[in-house]
Amino acid sequence: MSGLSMPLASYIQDSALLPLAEKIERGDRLSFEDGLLLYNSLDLTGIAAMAHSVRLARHGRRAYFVTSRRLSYTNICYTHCQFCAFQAHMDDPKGYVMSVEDVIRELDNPENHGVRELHMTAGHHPRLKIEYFESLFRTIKARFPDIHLKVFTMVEIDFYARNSGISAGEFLDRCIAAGLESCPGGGAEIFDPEVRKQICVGKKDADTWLRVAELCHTKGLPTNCTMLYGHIEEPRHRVDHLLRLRELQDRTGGFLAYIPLAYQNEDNELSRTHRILPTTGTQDLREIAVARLLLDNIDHIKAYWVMITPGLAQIGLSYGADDIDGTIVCEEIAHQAGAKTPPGLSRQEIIRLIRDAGFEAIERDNLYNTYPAEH
Ligand code: V47
Repeated sequence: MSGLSMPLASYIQDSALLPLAEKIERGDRLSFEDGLLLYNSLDLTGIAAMAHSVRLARHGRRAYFVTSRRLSYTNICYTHCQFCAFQAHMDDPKGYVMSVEDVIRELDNPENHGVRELHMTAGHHPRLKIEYFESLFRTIKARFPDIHLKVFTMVEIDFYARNSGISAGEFLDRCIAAGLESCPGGGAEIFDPEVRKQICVGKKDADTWLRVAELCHTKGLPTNCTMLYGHIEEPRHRVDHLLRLRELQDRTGGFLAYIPLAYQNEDNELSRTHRILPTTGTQDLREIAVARLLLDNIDHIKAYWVMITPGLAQIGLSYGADDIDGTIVCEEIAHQAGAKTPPGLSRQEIIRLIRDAGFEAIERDNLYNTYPAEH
């Protein structure tokens, strides 16, 4: 099962990790305590060997990417998350809402040629209701039938359903009928209520996020999942978060991919009120490896180059990740919070990153249908 040439134990220096290596070789599930060990051990290369062996067994040397476009239809948000630098209030001069025509005009731009995935998340705007989304999705699908619509965090679904005076179930049914095909994984942050109270007071709780994700899955709508790390949370909160995702996945199988999100610490209230240093390279790599080992039922783990840099995302492919997300074109949420990475990468740049890291670049759509990537 390991895919490495020697038994896993021979890559491990911290003897406390040996029982975990045995479990992994037997295909047994890791526990909460195992998760804590993975966060506390100094033997990062041993942890990487375990994560890479699981990655090789599942995906070989394949590394996925998507030609994608990121778009936020509004930045106006009535929920106030302390970590967010993107949000604007109704009367804020930087606030905007895109009309359906604005979105179409943007997608018509030649830089979006060949986009397979349109990933849209945004603020919680009090004036937007179901009719706006139905019209938006129908118009996009009529004009660009090949673009996959990946829209809404679980908290946006909850908010816009209530804002429209309908149930989340009806909201989803109507959006799916209009063209919604999957959902991104954002908005999960950290499930622990004590941490959540400090980083996103007023945001819907973990149960709401998980209940809406389950509802999506029961309707056949696949979603991704995330965790925001590197702020005030502790290892026990991260393990708890990951195991809650694993538990839901056991029941629904609806998560396509997990993405660890490294906290970007500029221009947001959380960084103004707490002294939080940027995440380090080893912290980012450990997050990928721990996810690969604990989330044994989620196929794809992303190394999200926007938040950890393209160079580290390359290395992440040997720490358990099998996907480096996509071309994106114009990322805003992380960049407004200080990300120093480019706003987007070309298809050729992504392919080069993957090949230079020693992996086979596989272009995919959001459902992991694959396409040859010749150049
Ligand atoms: O929902 C907000 C988080 C998310 C900050 O599903 C922040 O394929 C770090 O969800 N520092 C948006 N994170 C990004 C996201 C995502 C990214 C890549 C792939 C996928 C996918 C989803 O970013 C937000 C929030 O959870 N966020 N502010 C910040 N300062």
